[in-house]
Amino acid sequence: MTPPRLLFLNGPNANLYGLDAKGTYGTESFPQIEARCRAQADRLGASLDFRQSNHEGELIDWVQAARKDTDGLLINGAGLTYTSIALLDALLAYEKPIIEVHMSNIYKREPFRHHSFISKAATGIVAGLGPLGYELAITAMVQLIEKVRQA
Ligand code: DHK
Repeated sequence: MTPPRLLFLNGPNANLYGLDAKGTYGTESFPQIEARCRAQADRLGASLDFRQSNHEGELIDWVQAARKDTDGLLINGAGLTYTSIALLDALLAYEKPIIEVHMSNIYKREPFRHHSFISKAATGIVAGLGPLGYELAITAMVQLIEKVRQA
């Protein structure tokens, strides 16, 4: 069986996580979160492509390309979560499991963060668990892919 191929996309400003100790996103830096995800993917025998972009079109290009050579997609769309129908449309065309991830519990925050366009395309959502949520999302994704392969 080939290893599950995961793509984890991160939207605008995610690269700044951990730089503001008093902020919403805690003290773990973005490279540390990536390392945590890589370690978890390794433990589960999955391959992981982990990327971040501040550009909507670049994220959409990556989602489109992923239709061919990945088995599952994880995404923290960051600010684009609430604005980008174009990113939603790309995700709807993906046709494989998608997990939406947020560091914070977006439903506890400002009302403008309470409606995610991405959720319409997501198989499931992990929010509010900080960097641990990234790790849990990878675990869940590997199980979703195994389920698809067994079907
Ligand atoms: C990350 C962001 O950058 C914000 O724009 C979202 C999300 C929340 C998060 O919790 O990971 O509103």
